[in-house]
Amino acid sequence: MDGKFVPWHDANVHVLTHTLHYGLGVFEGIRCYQIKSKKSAVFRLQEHVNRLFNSAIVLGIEIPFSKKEIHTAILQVVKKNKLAECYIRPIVFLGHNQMGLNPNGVDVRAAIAAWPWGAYLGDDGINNGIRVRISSFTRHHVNITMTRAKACGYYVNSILAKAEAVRDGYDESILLDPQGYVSEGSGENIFLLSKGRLKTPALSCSNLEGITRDSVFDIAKHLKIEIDEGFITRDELYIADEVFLTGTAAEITPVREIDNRTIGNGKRGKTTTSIQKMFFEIVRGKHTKFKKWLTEV
Ligand code: PPE
Repeated sequence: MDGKFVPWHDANVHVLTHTLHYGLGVFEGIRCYQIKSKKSAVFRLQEHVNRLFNSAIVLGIEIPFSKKEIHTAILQVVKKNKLAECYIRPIVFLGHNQMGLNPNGVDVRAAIAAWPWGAYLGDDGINNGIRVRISSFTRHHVNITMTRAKACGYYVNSILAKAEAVRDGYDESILLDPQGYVSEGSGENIFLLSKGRLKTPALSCSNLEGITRDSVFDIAKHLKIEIDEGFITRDELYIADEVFLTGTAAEITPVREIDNRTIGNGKRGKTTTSIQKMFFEIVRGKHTKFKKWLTEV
């Protein structure tokens, strides 16, 4: 925290922490996997660090550490906590030395936490698929909050969508963009398979530029599956052969039902299975071709 190791119970902030009140802060979600006995590796660490810094540029926050310092600190946090597999949460936030909306002069602070976190949407979800609904909430507009950053405040929108879905008995929600096209899940990007081709919303559909999304592009290329980026309508999802969600936390999670319509055969699809299988092999170091994505702790 702010450049020092702090015990878990002492990693606290003041109630007047600026980000707590106004939401201006940026964060990352990163996973570390065990690659062989006693060895662990962080998945696509440099890409996550780069996105953290880009998020800060979007919001006009100056991170008081270099990329190299954050990169090294992330590895040290994992190592010091002796975690074989974990989720890592770097956050850059504004401190409590000044209230009011003007962010100039407010201290910029940084923390990195790590803890074990299993399947985000459940083990059953990973294996058999989840049930989702189209949210009644719309995803952010590109010129209201912007969408390229992974910003703390953006997640009020995600939480509203997630809470509504869970309250109504679904596992997750899919948000449409302000034009009505499919954007993404509350914390995941989305893909569909139709006529043997994958399709995912273009980055102009108010979605986050997911690092798992990007990984799926390379995996699909390796498996010789074509991918299109573009506009997707909700009914296009309803009649897709397969649908899956991607994210650091969610990894590759199949979707078996949307708005009470069964997707494909209602199980994890064949293409989803092969992409998911390869993803889990890559993160655990079983593909030399993709070793470049792993940073050993
Ligand atoms: N869209 C959103 C809105 C999002 O939050 C995430 C990650 C993604 C897409 C996928 O991005 P990537 O992880 O780079 O593939 N969501 C993070 C936070 C989840 C949470 O509950 O906290 C994550 O997966 O770590």
